[in-house]
Amino acid sequence: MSNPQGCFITLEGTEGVGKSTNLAFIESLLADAGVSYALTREPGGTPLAEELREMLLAPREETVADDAELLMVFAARAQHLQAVIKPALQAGQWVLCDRFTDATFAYQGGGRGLDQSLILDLEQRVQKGLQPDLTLLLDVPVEIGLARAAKRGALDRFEQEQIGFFERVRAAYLQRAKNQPERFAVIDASVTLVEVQEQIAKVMAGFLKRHLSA
Ligand code: Z5A
Repeated sequence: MSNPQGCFITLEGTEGVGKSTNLAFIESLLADAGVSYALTREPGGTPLAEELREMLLAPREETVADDAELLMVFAARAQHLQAVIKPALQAGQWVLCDRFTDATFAYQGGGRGLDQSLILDLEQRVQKGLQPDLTLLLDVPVEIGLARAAKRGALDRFEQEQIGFFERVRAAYLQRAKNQPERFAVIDASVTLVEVQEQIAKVMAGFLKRHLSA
């Protein structure tokens, strides 16, 4: 299903790739182009979904079952889609979202090793065909990303994982990008911020040209 009016843009990547830093840059590009947009994130984006986010990220002694983690991610997503993403797109607003379902395929599928078909079933149930129009995948080798992320202080439950987990997450992201080149733009985020933003600006210029003149 194509999105009815507004465009849906997502930003993805493993730890320390610079999502937060570059979201602000993408916002400035949208604002310069005169695009009305909603900025949001996953897990989160509504009061209920933000509560689920806190529960998902909090380090805890109890081992979280992989299925429980997956279902919480999709519970948050269902609420977010109904309350924020779909109404915005239907009203003609663009939506810029920090992570979406590609993160589930990468973290719960690649990282945790959950069956892809289970994730596909939940995706179909919750999204009913809705997909991002553009996904910017910021990619850095895992060691570089973890070194950058380590400067931020206390680690959440995902950040406490071992390097092998993040290698699997990165591989799953890159595989998805390879399988869906029409939607993904892979950005080499291992270079300087200026160089990263040059790549993002180029992708966004092409996307804006296609969608604003359509
Ligand atoms: N999760 C999941 O498991 N399943 C799902 O379906 C979804 C999510 C949706 C929260 O995500 C967690 O939820 C996430 C997966 C899971 N795992 N974790 N953790 P999050 O997006 O909120 O968390 P995050 O990955 O920590 O994102 P972040 O806060 O946007 O961090 P970041 O990408 O690392 O960005 P940053 O803070 O902008 O950059 C990190 C540092 O690097 C910072 O000091 C920058 O100044 C620096 N930086 C940035 N770019 C550069 C360059 N180019 N050179 C040098 N230094 C740089």
